[in-house]
Amino acid sequence: MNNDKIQSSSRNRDYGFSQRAHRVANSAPPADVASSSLPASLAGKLRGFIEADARRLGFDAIGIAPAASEGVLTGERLDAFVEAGHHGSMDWLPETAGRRRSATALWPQVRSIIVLGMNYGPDEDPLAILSRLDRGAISVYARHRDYHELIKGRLKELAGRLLAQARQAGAGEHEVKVFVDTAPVMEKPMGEMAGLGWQGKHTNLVSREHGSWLFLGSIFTTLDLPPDAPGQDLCGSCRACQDVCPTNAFPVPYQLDARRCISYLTIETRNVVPREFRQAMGNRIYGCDDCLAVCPWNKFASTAREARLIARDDLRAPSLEHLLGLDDAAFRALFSGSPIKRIGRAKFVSNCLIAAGNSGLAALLPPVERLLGDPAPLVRAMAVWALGRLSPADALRRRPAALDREEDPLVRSEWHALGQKD
Ligand code: B12
Ligand code: SF4
Ligand code: SF4
Repeated sequence: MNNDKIQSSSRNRDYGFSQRAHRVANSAPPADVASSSLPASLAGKLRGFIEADARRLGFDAIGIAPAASEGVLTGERLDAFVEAGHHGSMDWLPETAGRRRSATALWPQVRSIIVLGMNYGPDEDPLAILSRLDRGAISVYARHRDYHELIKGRLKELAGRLLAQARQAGAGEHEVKVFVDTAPVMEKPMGEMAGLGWQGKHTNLVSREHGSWLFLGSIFTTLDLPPDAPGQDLCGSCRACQDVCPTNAFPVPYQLDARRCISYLTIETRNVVPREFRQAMGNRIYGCDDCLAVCPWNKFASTAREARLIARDDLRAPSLEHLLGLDDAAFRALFSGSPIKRIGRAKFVSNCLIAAGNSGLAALLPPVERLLGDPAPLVRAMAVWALGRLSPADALRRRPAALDREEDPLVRSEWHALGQKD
């Protein structure tokens, strides 16, 4: 395998597009890369190889789209999403929109896109936790190890073996690039074009075979491979996902306003969660699965076959009391290898404080009171909100003394807002 020809990019937590991938997007085609169409028999053989090897590597859904297949409509819809401000504080979306809008804008030499899906179906009802108010609900995708590294490793392996097969079969020298989640690639429309399923009204890709629970990744290649037929929209008149959404994040089907989505509010934005969404969050402390879980197409879904995508027992229903007591070192130890580590202790504990405020449980008052003196303003601010919900009279009694001491404007505004209707 020639590792120099296998590249990937990653979105750091500031979501900048990596320099390496940027150079790729603007690079001239290497002189030794074959560009003509492959003979049908050879292309078919390579396709069979991809199919078999991908399954061996643990992928559950495999499809191929011609690189030129998506573009205008997807690009226009991305523009509309950004123009409406639906990306909120995810500035990396507009910043990379030029490359993100189509595969060929990212890499002009690409001929085919191989889209792979890995099933992460849960082994229990993911919504059952929502009624256990002393517990925090972590979305299914984050109850195990970070899927990015797992999938990226498998994609690289598949891509390397594909290049070797192509060379051996006489297709000449080709190139590949692998992407999962973090690159400026529109994975859902690509998955639809490659026949893996369709973008449902909640905007995620739904599969007839796997329902909502597919992680997506892709291999871009200069190989001209036989494509699959695009997926067809099978939502029909169903609106289960729209009706269940606690924050009405997509009042118009197929168009999500990320600023209203609990996944964005608990993971992507480092800012304080606006008051209007706090009660609706319930005990969701990291991500949200409601719109995925109610989809009727899940009736064909099965549990993840990849052992590393099975939930950690301690993350299925963690106690809020325990999570509220995490200091920085304990937070990092608990979430080592987990995507949750990336949001940092202050944001995570502030999410847990909102859940505590929504619990109605007096037993959570002692940890909430302790966090009123936390060094992180975001934590202090949500401790004030939680106290105001669990013990309003006590909160009002403490307010004058607290305002005498408190200098941070965010925390002060929470003290001032006590007693206001959310
Ligand atoms: C940004 C992002 C988010 C943001 C914004 C989500 C969004 N819908 O845009 C937030 C933080 C909210 C988020 C949340 C989640 N995410 Co996310 N996210 C992404 C990311 C990085 C980019 C998505 C993107 O390009 N958004 C921009 C908008 C414009 O794109 P779009 O949704 O495809 O928009 C289309 C529709 O709006 C449609 N459209 C617009 N108007 C119209 C009109 C009509 C008539 C029609 C038919 C269509 C249509 O066309 C647009 C273009 O195709 C992708 C990874 C990637 N690189 O693709 C993961 C990704 C989409 N996320 C994923 C997951 C798992 C989640 C969560 C389930 C996590 C969780 N449990 O909390 C939630 C689901 C929330 C939801 N309902 O979408 C998976 C989805 C897998 C799948 N099967 O689809 C992805 C693909 C990551 C991965 N590699 O697996 N995510
Ligand atoms: S993830 Fe939750 S908040 Fe976001 S759109 Fe789906 S149901 Fe609504
Ligand atoms: S819940 Fe219904 S409307 Fe939503 S994605 Fe599934 S089939 Fe489509």
